[in-house]
Amino acid sequence: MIPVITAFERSPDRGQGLARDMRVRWALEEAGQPYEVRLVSFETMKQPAHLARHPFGQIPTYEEGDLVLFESGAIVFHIAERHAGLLPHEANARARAVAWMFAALNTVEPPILELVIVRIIEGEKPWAGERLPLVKDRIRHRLQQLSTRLGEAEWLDGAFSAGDLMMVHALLRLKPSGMLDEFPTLAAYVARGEARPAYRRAFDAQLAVFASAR
Ligand code: GTB
Repeated sequence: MIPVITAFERSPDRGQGLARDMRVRWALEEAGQPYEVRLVSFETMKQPAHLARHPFGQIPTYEEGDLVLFESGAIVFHIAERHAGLLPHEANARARAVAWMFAALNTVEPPILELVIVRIIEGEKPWAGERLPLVKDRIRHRLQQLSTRLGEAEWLDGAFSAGDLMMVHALLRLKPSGMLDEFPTLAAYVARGEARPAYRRAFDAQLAVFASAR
């Protein structure tokens, strides 16, 4: 059964792969699984049909027969559990890879999202200028810790896993800010992720959506 995912009909990032359908596309490409994409507008996402799939009216969603999933982390975990290539077989290594998925979503991504909020949503507030350096310092703290742990390793824990996939994608959101370049170890780690053939296929597929909508 070919799963169907949802993605932005017109991505605000102009197809730069920052929206979270990219994680799902990338995981499916790593697993060598075909998939179909239902493109949705912001209006469609708030309609009952989409809200039945996603209670918060967002993308991505994932449909596979009777199964309907939302949350990029849950979707990538589901794909990784069912197909080879994204989680190690050995139980402890598998648990550690899952821990890295949670670390990407719960520990590294939140301060990065705060940067987006302070810049885009709160940018005009009188206190935004004072808040920005605080947010940036919290990001730097996490990046320093992550960089120290990664050290000279290629991936976070042995072979590339769904933990790396989620971490690389969370870090990619920082690229426009230039902050990633302050941590060459992490910049190189992200570049390794972006160089993977599966990443390239996923990126090209979502960019093609934006290009054809112009
Ligand atoms: N926790 C959920 C998950 O991981 O799946 C979060 C899903 C989410 O934030 N979805 C966003 C969405 O549907 C798209 S990815 N937003 C529409 C809405 O809430 O109405 C977030 C995103 C959006 C845009 C960019 N960009 O342009 O750079 C990057 C990321």
